Amino acid sequence: MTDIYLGLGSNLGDRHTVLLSAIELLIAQVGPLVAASSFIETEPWGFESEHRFMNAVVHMRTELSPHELLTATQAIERQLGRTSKSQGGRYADRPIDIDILLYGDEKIDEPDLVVPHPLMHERDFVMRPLKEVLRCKKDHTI
Ligand code: PH2
Ligand code: MG
Ligand code: MG
Repeated sequence: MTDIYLGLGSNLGDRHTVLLSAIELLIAQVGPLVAASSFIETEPWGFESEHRFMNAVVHMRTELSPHELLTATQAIERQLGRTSKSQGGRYADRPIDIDILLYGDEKIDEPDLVVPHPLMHERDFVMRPLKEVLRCKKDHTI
């Protein structure tokens, strides 16, 4: 089992319910949940939108390989109504986005998958909830 950290974001629809549904589907299709952060409301970062985000980070364990995990997260995005990734290379509103932040301590640099997520340190909406679940991990392992 590998420890993984996933970033979840939603800025369309019933964002809270979509995040909860994403976590349920992740548990069913990826592996057990170790910890989930609070859900935080954030301003759109890197693009203009009138729709604010709900963001969270989950710590899970999985037997899936990094690419199997990517396929699973993309399938869950589609199950929750995501149709297009971006419009003309720009960020777009979406019911759900699931990003692989960390996969164990692996470094992956492939055209379709870069881990650790290259922009995570610049994004408060990732780092705040990530620090919350990392703190949970420390408490549990001590
Ligand atoms: N995701 C993006 C771009 N901008 N802004 C916020 N607040 N939350 C996100 O999840 C987010 C974003 C690209 O995936
Ligand atoms: Mg993203
Ligand atoms: Mg994404």
